Amino acid sequence: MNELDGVVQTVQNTAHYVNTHLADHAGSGPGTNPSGEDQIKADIWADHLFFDKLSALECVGAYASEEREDVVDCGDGYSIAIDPLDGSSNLASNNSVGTIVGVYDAELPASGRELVASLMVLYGPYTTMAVAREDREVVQEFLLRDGFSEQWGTFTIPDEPTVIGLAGKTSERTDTFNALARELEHDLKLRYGGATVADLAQVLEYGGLFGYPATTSNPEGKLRVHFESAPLAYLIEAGGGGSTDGQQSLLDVDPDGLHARTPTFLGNEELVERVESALSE
Ligand code: AFP
Repeated sequence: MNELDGVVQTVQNTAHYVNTHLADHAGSGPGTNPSGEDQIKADIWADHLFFDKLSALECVGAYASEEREDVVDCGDGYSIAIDPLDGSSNLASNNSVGTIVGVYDAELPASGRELVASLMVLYGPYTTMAVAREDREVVQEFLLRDGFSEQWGTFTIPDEPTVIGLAGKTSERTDTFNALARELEHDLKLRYGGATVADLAQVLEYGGLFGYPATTSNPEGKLRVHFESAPLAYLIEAGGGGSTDGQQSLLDVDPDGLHARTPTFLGNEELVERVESALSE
């Protein structure tokens, strides 16, 4: 077992535990996270679970979470950047949530080019985990069940895109972006649920585009580079898709702080290129 196997195994075991106990922690919590968003109890609970397990690994040198202001130093080794419960506001309506883990071989802040692995757990009707890593040629998908994981298959984004999920109110997006959204939504089926992991899972399954653009309330976009955008870009690019902030791959975004945000688009290459060409006009 190599070091990345240890990280994958730990995320898998912790995610299985999170999934089986999530309902006990779904109530609202004490405050806001470092990005100023409401935290619910489950955000903090999941963060502590992942911290305890991941920081104990020999190969982990730093732990950074969407739920913590600063990086926690744990020794020498990889930097973990985690969104312990992505889309946690979906819990109130019993909709899907996820966990995103980026494994960086660098101190944070760092660009996505320093990623060596990315993991995306989806707590849906059943729990799955997609894994992209530098020492594997394919994006693996696992089914997590009863403390075991079965490798289910591999992900390659389908050639023919069919779904689209674009965030933000039209009243808060630019006219240019709204024009592009209208064009794309003419041909693609709308699938937006409010948890990036769940929305991206649809894109990986059916082909298409997920996007959270800059809006008047989130001028830099809402998603965070280290915890969401770069790890998911690593995953989708490994699966044959593309990513952009509107100009460049999300892996090339240079975050100016731990909680930096970026407009985020992930999906089939051709759709990512259409976003880039529309936003550059
Ligand atoms: P967190 O629950 O981890 O803060 O993430 C939620 C999220 O950043 C992302 O997963 C969703 O795509 C997005 O917010 C949903 O935002 P809207 O409620 O504005 O659609």
